[in-house]
Amino acid sequence: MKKSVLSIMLVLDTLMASAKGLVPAYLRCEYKESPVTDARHPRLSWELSAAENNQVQTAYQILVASSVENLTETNADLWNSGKTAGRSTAQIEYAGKPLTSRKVCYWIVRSWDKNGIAGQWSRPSQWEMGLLDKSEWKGQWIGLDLDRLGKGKVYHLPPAPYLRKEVTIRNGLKKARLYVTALGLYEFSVNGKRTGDAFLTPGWTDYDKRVYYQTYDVTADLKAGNNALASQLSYGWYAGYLGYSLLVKNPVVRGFYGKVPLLKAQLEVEYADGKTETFVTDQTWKASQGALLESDLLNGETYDARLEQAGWNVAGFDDSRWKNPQVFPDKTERKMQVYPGPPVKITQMLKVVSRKDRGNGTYIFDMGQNYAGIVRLRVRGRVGDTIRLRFGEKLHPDGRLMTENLRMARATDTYILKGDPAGEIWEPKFTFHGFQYVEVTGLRNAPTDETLTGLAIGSDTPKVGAFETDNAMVNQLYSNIDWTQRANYVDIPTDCPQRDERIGWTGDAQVYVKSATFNRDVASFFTKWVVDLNDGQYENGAYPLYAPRPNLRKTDTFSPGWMEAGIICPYQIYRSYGDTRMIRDGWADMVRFMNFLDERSKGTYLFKENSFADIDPKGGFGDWLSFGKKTPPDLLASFYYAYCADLMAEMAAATGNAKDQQRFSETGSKVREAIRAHYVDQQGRFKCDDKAYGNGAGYVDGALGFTGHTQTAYANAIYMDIIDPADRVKAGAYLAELLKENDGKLGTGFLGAKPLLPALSATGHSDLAYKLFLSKEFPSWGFEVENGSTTIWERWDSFTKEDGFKYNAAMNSFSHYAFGAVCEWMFGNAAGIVMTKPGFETFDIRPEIAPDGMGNNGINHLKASVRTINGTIASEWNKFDGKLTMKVIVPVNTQARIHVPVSGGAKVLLNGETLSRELFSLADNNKNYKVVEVGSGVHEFIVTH
Ligand code: RAM
Repeated sequence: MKKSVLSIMLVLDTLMASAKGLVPAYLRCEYKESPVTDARHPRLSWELSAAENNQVQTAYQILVASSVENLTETNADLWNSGKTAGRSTAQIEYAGKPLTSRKVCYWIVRSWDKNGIAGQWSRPSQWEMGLLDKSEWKGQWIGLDLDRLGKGKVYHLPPAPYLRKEVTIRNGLKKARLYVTALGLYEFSVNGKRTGDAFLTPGWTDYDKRVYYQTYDVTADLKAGNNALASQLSYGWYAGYLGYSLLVKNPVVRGFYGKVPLLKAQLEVEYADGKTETFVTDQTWKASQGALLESDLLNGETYDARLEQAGWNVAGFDDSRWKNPQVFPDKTERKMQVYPGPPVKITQMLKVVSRKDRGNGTYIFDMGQNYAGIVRLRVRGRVGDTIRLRFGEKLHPDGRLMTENLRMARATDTYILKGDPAGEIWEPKFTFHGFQYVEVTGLRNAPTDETLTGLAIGSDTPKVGAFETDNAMVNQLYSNIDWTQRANYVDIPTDCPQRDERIGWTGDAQVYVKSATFNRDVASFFTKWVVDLNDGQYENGAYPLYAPRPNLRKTDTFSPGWMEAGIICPYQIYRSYGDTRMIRDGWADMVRFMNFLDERSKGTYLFKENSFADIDPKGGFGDWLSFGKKTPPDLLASFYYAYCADLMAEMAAATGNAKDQQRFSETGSKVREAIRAHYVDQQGRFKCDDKAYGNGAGYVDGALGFTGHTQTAYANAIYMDIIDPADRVKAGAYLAELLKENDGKLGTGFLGAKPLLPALSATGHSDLAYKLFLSKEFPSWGFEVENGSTTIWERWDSFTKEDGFKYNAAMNSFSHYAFGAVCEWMFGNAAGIVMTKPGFETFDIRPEIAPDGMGNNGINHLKASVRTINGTIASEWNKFDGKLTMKVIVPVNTQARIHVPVSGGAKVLLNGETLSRELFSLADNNKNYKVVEVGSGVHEFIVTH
C-alpha cells in the first residue's frame, strides 16, 4: 500500500516537473549579474535545470524591454528574439534596437526542451548601459598637488588629497547615477555613505590609452536639499611606487603615469517631471588634505586620526579654508570605458588564530593563512598613541617577523590615535599586503584576538571549483592553490602580492590560466587583462614581460615563454567559455605577434640557438627556476611558436576566418618540420648545439650548460603536440627515463612544471604522474605542504624546517601561483574532466585512478566539480574492497563520454544495471576504458571483478 502511494507520488512529481520543462536561471550579461556595460551588443547567458535526465535545449526565446512590465511577447520594446533554434545558452549577442547610453534593459528567457516543449519564462534580470561616447563626460580631471609634502628618506610618500562639493537636489528625484573614475585610486561617498564596496578602483590600465570608470546607483543616497559629494584619492598604480624599480635603481621609481592623482566624476539626476541635471568635477570643488598622511600600494598607509576633519564628507561642513582644486587637461586619445572585470573586493574575513607577546610592547598575530589584503585595527588609547603594523609571510625561527623577502616594499601601516574613549576602528583604503603574520607595536593595553580582523581582498571571481580527496596533503595543496590564485588575481594576474613586484608577469599568467578556470570564473577577469596585454604590445609585435607595462627597468622587454600569453590567454578563455569576441577584438594584435615571430625567425620558422641573444637576460627567462642543465630557451621558443600557430589556426576557424586558419596551420607544420630537422636526433631525442651558447654567460643559469634532452623539453613537446604521433610514446619513454635518472624527481621550472604531469599521463605514465603528485620529498608540491605552506611558493624550498630561508632578500615569495599549474592535471587527469567542445558543451570524463598500495599516502577517494558556463560538472571516484565506483554529474544540455576504467573481465553497472549502452572499448594509457555516452543527469557506475 505504502509503496504504491509512493510510486504514484513519484509519477506525479515527475509529471509536474516535466511539465515545467527547462528552467533557466543565473541570467548574466557580459559574464555578470545585473551589470553596467558599454558593450553595444552585450552577450547574454543562462543556466538550465530540468527534472528529467537527458535534457537539451532545442530553442530559446529572449525578450528585452525598457521596463519589467513590458517583458511580454507583444510589448518587448527592445528585442524579441523570437523562437530561435539551437542549443546555445551563452555568448548570445543582443540583437535588438540600438542601445543608447544609460539605458536600463530588462530581460527574460525561456527554452524549449528536446520534446519541443516550451519551458516557463525565467525571472527578469537586467543590465544597464554606461556612457557610450567619451563626449558625454562633462566632468574634468581635478586634483591637488601635494607632491612636495612627501618627506621620507627612502620613500617619498605625500599625503592623499580629499575633495568635496555640495550640490542642491530639487524635490521629486527619480533616478540618480554617479559615474566616477580616477587617475590613481579613489573612494567616493555621497552624504557620508561610501558608494559601492569595490576596492582599488578604478583598477590598473595603461592610463595613457584607457581608464575605466564605475557607475553607482545613488538614488537612495540623495535627498532634496543640500548633498555632499566627497572623494579621497590615492596614488595607486598611477602615481605611486611600482614593482622593483626602486630595488634595481631605475631612474624612475614612482609616478610612472603622473605625479598627482586625479578625480573625474559626474552625478546625473533625473526628476519625476522629466528634467535632468548633471553635477560634475570642476574647479568649483574644494580640496584639502586630512588624516591620510601616506598612502601607497607597496609601502602602506599612515593615518593620523588627530588630523581628521570631522564632517568633511557630509553637507554643511565649513570648507572655506579648503582650496579649489587644479584642473588637469585630458589626453584626447585616452579612452573612458566601463570596468569590464570583476571588482576587487573584500572577499573574506579572517580571525586571529594566535598571538604572541614578544616583549618590549611587540606582539605578533598569526592570521592562520597567507593571503592578500589588510587588517582592521580595533584599539583604545590616548591621543597620539602610534600603532605600527608590519606584515610578513613567515616568522624567523626565533619568532621575529620575517620581512627580508619583501625587499624594498615597506608594507607598513601606521595608525595614530585621536584618543576616543569609546575606542577607535581603522583599516587602510588604498594599500594591501601579502602576509600571514602581523607585528603590532605601540598598543597601550595588551591586545585581544579582536584587536585585529583580517580582510582578504581580490578580484571577486566567483568560485566554481571544488576538489576533495581522502588525502590530507592533497586537500591542503588544493586549498593552497586556490588561496594563491585569490591573492594574485587582484585586478590583474600578478606574480606575487607581497614584495616590491606585484606585476602582471605574462609567463606566470600563461602557464596558470587554464588551472585558474577550474577554480574560479575568470572570464571577465581575463576580458580585462587581455586588453592590458594588447595595450602593452610592443611596436615590433612582441607581447611584454608584464602587462600593464610601465618602464620598471630599462632592459625589460619580452621573452619566449612569457610573450606568448598574448595568444594563450585569449585562447584559453575561448576554450573555457566559448568566447569568440575576445578573439575578434584582439585578432589584429595577435596576428601582429605572429608576424613578429615570423620575422624573428627570418623566414626559417625556427629559433636556432642564440636567436634571442639580444634581449635581457639573454635568451629570455627560459625554464625559470628549473634544476640541472638548462633546456635551450630557443628550443622552447620554437615549441611555443608552433603551439601559438596551432592556437591561432583553431581560433581562426572558430571565427570563420579560413584564410588565417590556413596560414597558421601551415606555420604550425613548418615550425614542426624545422624543429625536427634541427633539434631532434636520429633516436628521436632532443638535442642542441650547446657550443653555440659558449660558457652561457648572460643566460639565466647559463653556467649549468644546455641540453635538449630534459624533462621540460619532452613534457612540452608532448603537451604541445610538437612531435609526430608515432614518436609520442618514445618521447614519453625518454621523459620517464629522465625522471628515473633523476631519482624520480622533477627538475622542471616555470615552463616545464605545468605540462609535466599531463605529458606523463598522455603517454601511459599515469603512475609516474601520481608519484610526483603525491611525493613529499624535495622538490615537490607535497614538500611545500610538509613544510607548513598555506599557499604555493615561488620555490619548492622557499622555507624548509631544516634549512629555514635560503633565498631571502632576493626572490622568495610565499604566494606565487606558477607551480600551482598542477591544478590543470588534478581536474583534467585525476578527476578526468576533459573539455571536448568549447565551454564544456561536450566533454569527456576520463579519470585516472590513483595507483594502489600507497597506504595513507595514496588516494582512494576523489571528488571534483566545476561550474562551467554550461552548468556544473562533477566527477567522483572511490576505491574500496577491490571495487571501483564512479559518480558523474552531467549538466542539462551537455553530453559526456564517460570513460570507465576497467581491466579484463570486469563487470560494470550503470545506475544499478549492467552496462549495455557501451559505445566502444578503448585501450590506451595501459588502461582499458569502457566508454559510454550520456546526456544530463547523475550517472553512477560500479566496477567489480
Ligand atoms: C620574477 C617574477 C615572476 C617571473 C619573473 C621572470 O621576479 O616573480 O614570477 O615571471 O621573475
